[in-house]
Amino acid sequence: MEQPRHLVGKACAHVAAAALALALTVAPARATVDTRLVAGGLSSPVYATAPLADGRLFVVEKGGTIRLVQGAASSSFLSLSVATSGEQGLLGLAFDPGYANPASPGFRRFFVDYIDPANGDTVVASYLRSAANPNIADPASRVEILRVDQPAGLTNHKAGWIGFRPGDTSNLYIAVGDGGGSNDPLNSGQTRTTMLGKMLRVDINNDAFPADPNRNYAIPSTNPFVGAADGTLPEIYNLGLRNPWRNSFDMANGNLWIADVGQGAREEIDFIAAASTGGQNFGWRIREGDIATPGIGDPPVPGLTGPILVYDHTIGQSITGGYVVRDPSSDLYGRYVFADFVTGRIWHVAADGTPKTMADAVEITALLDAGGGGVLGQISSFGQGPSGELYIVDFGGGKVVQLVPEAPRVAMMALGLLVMGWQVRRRAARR
Ligand SMILES: [Ca+2]
Ligand SMILES: [Ca+2]
Repeated sequence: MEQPRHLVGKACAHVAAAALALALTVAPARATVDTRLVAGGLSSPVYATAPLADGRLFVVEKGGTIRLVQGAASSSFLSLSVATSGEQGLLGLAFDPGYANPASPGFRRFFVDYIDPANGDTVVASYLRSAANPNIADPASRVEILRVDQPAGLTNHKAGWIGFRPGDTSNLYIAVGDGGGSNDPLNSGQTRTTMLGKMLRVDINNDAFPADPNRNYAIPSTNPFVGAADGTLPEIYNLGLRNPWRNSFDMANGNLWIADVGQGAREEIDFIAAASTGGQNFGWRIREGDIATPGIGDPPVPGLTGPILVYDHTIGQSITGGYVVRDPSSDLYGRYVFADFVTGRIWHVAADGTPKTMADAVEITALLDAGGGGVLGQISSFGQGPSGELYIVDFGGGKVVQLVPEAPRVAMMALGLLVMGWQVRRRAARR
């Protein structure tokens, strides 16, 4: 029987609209994601990044090595002597935005954050990769940027994340923990004359301390506390942080996501929109997440900025901040992915920066077990590649996996298209 073509077209349009509506409804709640093993056999990895679109992944090992992974090959890019007890170690890595640009002052330059084995200080230093060999760093190129005195005998809460906001080639953000111990014994988070318990921001292309060979940065004139009458250090961008271990900028818009590890009750995510001028006080130790810190009793302080998401310790005990996924091939595009180090659970939530609850978060822990990455254990960090691809770092498992679409997805899509085609024909036949 001959079918009027316009009816077939109309049926097609209906089915297409229904399919689109279905896709919008199920994504990302039924996102088809899994993992692909990128690197294994690593020693206590705490960070990974792929600065260039050249297939090279740089993995930070807590013991002091930056490992370069290319396919099945792995080699040492740089090895440093660092303190390693407790939460100390080589903790952070950031490639200069001008790393691949010969005209940039940051050409071949990268930055590390580690704990000095001689005295327990936090050190941020820069190195250059070898001019002759892009696969090794030049240890002799070391320049110390900044040093933060750490309290003696405390080996936790050293934060360690460092990073650049997309589009800003000169200001390095440095996450510093409260220095360790229970209840922030030095009240570092709220003390404006210490760099402990803060997010710092310094200009790494200028030196405002020419007489000091170990202090090589300038204060950005737009930092929120420049010239503050109360003596707040001008390096400070945010205060009131406990251990902002892993943070990220949204590569699409420059929003800053801070995941501050809690003490005994709450884990939290803090959000700073790209348009903000900084200066937020995120409340520690007065506040732990969304509650007054149990056992502290500090008086309330006005003007604190609360987290945009918290979870309590029945859900997890140590948050690992992630990234807003910007991999166009991922069902999680535009979602902020984060995890809990202790429970191994992993979630994503809309990245619009408005307050959320865990009821808004979608857990994907069980999905990430079948695609070659293996079951993830202790998620110590995430990482991001130049095309927005998301890496997940497994500390205990010694591996890095990439978030990828689930393998059967293509087959499921093909089946869906077959069913749609059959429905179109059936509807058309009825007319
Ligand atoms: Ca200097
Ligand atoms: Ca807080």
